[in-house]
Amino acid sequence: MAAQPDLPLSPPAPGRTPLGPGAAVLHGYADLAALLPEVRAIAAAAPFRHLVTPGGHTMSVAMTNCGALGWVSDRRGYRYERTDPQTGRPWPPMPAALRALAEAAAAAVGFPDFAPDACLVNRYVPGARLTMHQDRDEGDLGAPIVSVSIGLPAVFLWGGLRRADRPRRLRLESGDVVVWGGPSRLVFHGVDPLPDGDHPLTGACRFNLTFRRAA
Ligand code: MD6
Ligand code: FE
Repeated sequence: MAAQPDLPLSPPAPGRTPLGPGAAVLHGYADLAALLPEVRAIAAAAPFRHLVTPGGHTMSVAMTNCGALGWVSDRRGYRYERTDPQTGRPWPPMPAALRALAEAAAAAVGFPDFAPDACLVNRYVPGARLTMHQDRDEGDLGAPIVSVSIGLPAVFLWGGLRRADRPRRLRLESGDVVVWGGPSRLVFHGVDPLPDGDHPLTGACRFNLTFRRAA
């Protein structure tokens, strides 16, 4: 199939792994020294918690949010909320430096208009995993998602548009940023159980920030 000029194809470039149309890993893109204190401040205002899925399973990944909207799950379903159900307060604001990082990464992969209003913050300890899923609770599926990895490396599973598609396995290191949107926006993906380890910045832990346009 010939490339269409209006399709956000991400060209091969140094430090980049193309995943498909509109999707790529930008290796070592994020400045971590600046990010980690922001994550700690978010967690101080809106503590990490293990959400329950609609099916009644407690997730092994602990989550919190910053930005106008936060992703939550409980027995009633998955959705975005303006307030943290645990504290009753709005989610902490999205720090300008985080937002700027997400916007620059999106632009580098062909999405210059990305304006995130939600940032889900995931915390993995060894053994924590994310089973294959699509991110489809956002109101604007035309906007990409930008995902930043911090701390221990993880194996990211990059599947296809059908749940049964066999996933590629990609190692995500601290500082890697994954962008996906356009024709790849609804690709199934997941994270293998986090291997044990000790990272100089985070200890036995991996954080992942995913920026979305939820409204
Ligand atoms: C993670 N990320 O990397 C989990 N979803 O820890 C996701 O589930 C994800 O990285 C949508 C877009 C990017 C992601
Ligand atoms: Fe996801």
